[in-house]
Amino acid sequence: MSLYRTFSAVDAVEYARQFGAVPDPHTLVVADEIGDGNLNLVFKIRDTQGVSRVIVKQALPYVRCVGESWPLTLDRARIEAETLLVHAQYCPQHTVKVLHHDAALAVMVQEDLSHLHIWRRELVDGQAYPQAAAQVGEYLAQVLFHTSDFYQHPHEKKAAVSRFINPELCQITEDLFFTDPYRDHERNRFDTALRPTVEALWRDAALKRAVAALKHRFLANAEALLHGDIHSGSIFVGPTTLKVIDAEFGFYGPIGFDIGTVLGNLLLNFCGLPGLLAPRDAAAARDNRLQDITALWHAFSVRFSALIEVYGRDPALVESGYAEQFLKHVWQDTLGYAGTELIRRAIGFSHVADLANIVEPQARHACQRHAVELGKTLILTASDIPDAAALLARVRQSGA
Ligand code: SR1
Ligand code: MG
Repeated sequence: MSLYRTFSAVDAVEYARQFGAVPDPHTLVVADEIGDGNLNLVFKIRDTQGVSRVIVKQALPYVRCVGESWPLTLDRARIEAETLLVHAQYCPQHTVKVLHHDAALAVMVQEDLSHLHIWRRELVDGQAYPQAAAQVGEYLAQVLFHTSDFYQHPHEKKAAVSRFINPELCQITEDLFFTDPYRDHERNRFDTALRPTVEALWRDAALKRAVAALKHRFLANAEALLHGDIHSGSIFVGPTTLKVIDAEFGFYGPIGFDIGTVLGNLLLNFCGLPGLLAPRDAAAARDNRLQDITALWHAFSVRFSALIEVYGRDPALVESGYAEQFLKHVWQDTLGYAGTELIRRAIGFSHVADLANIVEPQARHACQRHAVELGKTLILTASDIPDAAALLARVRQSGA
């Protein structure tokens, strides 16, 4: 018999008292359900002083934003906690701390991050966090290197691949990133004004072949334990601190998917800024986004290469020149996956505030079209974009 039951606020407080690792558990008294994501319940647990102390997160047996008509495995809670624990082993400074988890209840207690801000909200408001992009690059280099074949023993790696098999969550990505946006699917969501742009996607055979290749690599290339959904809403930032949360899409996949997802979200913000802010503020924020993109790739690639040089264990993979060759392949994937993130967030099932919050419809449509066109460019011309400088040139040329 299953032990699972959906938590009430009272259950969440009781659970936090037992498993929250707080020094004075009897002072925990109130839970506010604050989940605004697509999938889960999230309770913020406060003490008698009203101070937020710990987070209790529980998976529901269905997709929260749709309801019971879209059932979804509870095993995602185990995968999330275990992915975060592995990532914390290699990059504790940028991974949210898991204090306790229980697979049967699909519940996890994690550190409270109320002193930080969700990066997406800050980006939408035009707030700059100059260290954030390099910190994400550091996180990705550490967790992806240490779970890859460059570092893991082949037996350990194969066991880990099997432990992180995540078919239902991967299917969401397979459908929402690579399939639905490129055909007339009921899950797509776009205003009528976007229809000509969207129908052009559906007719674009070269684009669909390039997306097929990206999907194929997502399905087949078990390169490292990915976060799997690392968009700017899964990242908390402060002036000097950054923490990644929400790893329920974790699985062994292509390294460029994680980097491309973050990069795609920076570009979504770039596309949305003219609709979100006054012209001068938007221009300044756009410059910051371009700097973020350079900083992200620089931090990732420099650290990943250094880790291979110093800690690489596979005698064949550490061959001189191979790290450079591998990073070229990761860069190409990064561009392609960033392109798919741009397109699916503009016209697919799951939209982002960077575009959706633009109130004036014409401005919103212009920014959404920009995201789609830029996404197409990245997917179709990745091989002509050898480095971050070339990418910035392409992005500057693209335009609303
Ligand atoms: C049905 S879930 C839709 C999206 O929300 C998650 O955060 C992932 O990005 C997923 O694609
Ligand atoms: Mg998420």
